[in-house]
Amino acid sequence: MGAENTTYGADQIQILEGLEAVRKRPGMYIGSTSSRGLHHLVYEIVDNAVDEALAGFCTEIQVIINPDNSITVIDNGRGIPVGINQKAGIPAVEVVFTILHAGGKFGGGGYKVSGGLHGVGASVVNALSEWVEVTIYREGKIHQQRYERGKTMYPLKVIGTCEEERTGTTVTFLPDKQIFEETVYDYDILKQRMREMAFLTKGLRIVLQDTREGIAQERVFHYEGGIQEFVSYLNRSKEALYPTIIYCEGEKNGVAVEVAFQHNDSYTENSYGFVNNINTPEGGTHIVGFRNAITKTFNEYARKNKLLRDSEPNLTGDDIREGLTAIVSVKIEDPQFEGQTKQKLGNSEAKSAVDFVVSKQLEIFLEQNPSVGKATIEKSILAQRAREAARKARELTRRKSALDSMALPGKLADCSDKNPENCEIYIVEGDSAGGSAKTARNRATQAILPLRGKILNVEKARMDRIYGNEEIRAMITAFGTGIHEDFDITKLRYHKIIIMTDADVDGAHIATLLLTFLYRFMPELIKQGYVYLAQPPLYKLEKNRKVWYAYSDAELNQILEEVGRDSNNKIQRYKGLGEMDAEQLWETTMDPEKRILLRVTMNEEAESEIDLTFTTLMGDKVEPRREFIEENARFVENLDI
Ligand code: 28F
Repeated sequence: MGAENTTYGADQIQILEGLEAVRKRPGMYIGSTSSRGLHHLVYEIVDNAVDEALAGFCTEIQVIINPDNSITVIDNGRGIPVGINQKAGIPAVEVVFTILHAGGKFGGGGYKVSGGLHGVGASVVNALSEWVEVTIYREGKIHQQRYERGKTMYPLKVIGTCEEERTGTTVTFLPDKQIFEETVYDYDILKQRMREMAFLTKGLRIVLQDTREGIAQERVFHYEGGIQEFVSYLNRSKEALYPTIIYCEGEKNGVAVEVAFQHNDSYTENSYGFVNNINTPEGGTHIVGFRNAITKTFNEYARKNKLLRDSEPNLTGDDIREGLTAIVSVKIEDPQFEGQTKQKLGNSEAKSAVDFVVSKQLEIFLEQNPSVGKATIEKSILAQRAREAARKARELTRRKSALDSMALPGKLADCSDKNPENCEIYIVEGDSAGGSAKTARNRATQAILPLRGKILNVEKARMDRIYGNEEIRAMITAFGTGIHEDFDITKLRYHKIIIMTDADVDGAHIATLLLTFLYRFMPELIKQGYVYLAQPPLYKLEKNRKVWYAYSDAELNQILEEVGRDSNNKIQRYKGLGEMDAEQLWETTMDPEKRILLRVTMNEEAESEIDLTFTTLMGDKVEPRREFIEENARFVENLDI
């Protein structure tokens, strides 16, 4: 998307409809009026500044969260044009902010390249804000206009002068409390997106500042290497299979293609697609093109260099993508999104463009870097063998369940109620705690599955070992849903899956291993909120035959304040679930009337980040792990049930 063709006739702006429609049905334009929609407003404004960067005129964007939760976005681009738009009879900037669908995007041959999920821009932000102020530095003058709930407050005015060289656009807006359920900005959510934007726009500097009282902080994102640095960031806590990050860039049939990838020594794929800087978790034609290209090119390379014998079958795409981290970014004038959530790219030209660019450049790269080719093919061949072994193991489990669909694991103490909505399953660490839980439980609705010792780390095992693992098989059969392509959420036998481990470091590790398994194999269970962590107490306080339980040091102190700190206090610190008898376990951790459960959630806006936090924790390097443990509170939300 070069810098040519950048003079605009006013007629390119099409005037479609008023902003009243946006206020009536905000969800139609920004998806929702929850926190997600609130943050979406920032992305819309930043997108416009990023477009100016893509056009080659802006090098820095500043995003500021102001103390009143208004947002200021500043760019150093050319400044939105201030001349009168012929069709509308008002300044172009006013058109951009007050007329829905302005910006030439729907007119063809227009300006806009990126665009939010709904791609509607500044006028939607204006419609959904209590007020917006735009300031433009252009041709030595400072222009300003203000809007309130979409209405222009005064004609565009010159409020001062500036040096000719000083150009750019500054927008400040306050989201409307009449529209949004949530109006407090989350620094971390913006941080995630700004980092992603910076990775996707190489060379662009994005500064994020939080100036709210007590939480002032700042980050600068600037990556000269763009998506190559994105890949090394995603692989930062893994062992790379080869040092280079493979990079392909090109253009075909109006589709700009940029791809970067590198294999690591894990067994899972970590690929992310972007269309006009928007993440496409459901994939689409750009991803298909990429997969076709690498499958074909690596197989051809393997044959040509006799790394694969004539008698051996081709490597599958899955084999080649084992341990692959990839970013596939395309820019396309008129993206068509398909599928239920309209997040899957449909344009067929994206497929052929990515396939073409990657095939051609990867072939040359492999010729010049045979060690990369060899390492990748050798890993893929191991994957191929493991896949074959896994298929056999899986057929075994399938056949078993086909013969006897109720072949539940022997260790499972099931509940008698058969309505999944009423049922919960406790996954309990260790046989002894499992025993207490079995005694304590409500047999009608609570099932207990005790697991022995260390759980297999699915980040570090191939499919054949995973399917062969007894604990994992027990969970799969108990849940009833199947996994991967067989996964069927309607077969879920319990609507609460509760992980109950000791309240110590080992317990936390086991819980993480279990969550990693669930996330990798049955992510829907987490996405739909079926997974919980039990919260066993840390302390028991006895005084004058009365008993209190404390779930944190702070709570213990609070109780001690209330009852008085004296020698009648008997404090017991629980080191493990095993130290509680059945009755205590019931009272403190399992009784639905009294217990605290934490629901495990994932922030879908930052799916790649969540994935990263999991893999970081499970990886080999120690330092990032500590970082995770400090941050992982974000992972769960408190739920009193
Ligand atoms: C803080 C948010 O929105 N930056 C923008 C520009 C620059 C141009 C432009 C934007 C032309 C008439 C449609 C300038 N000079 N930051 C921003 N910077 N929009 S938005 O043009 C918009 C079209 O209306 C621009 C020459 N061409 C384009």
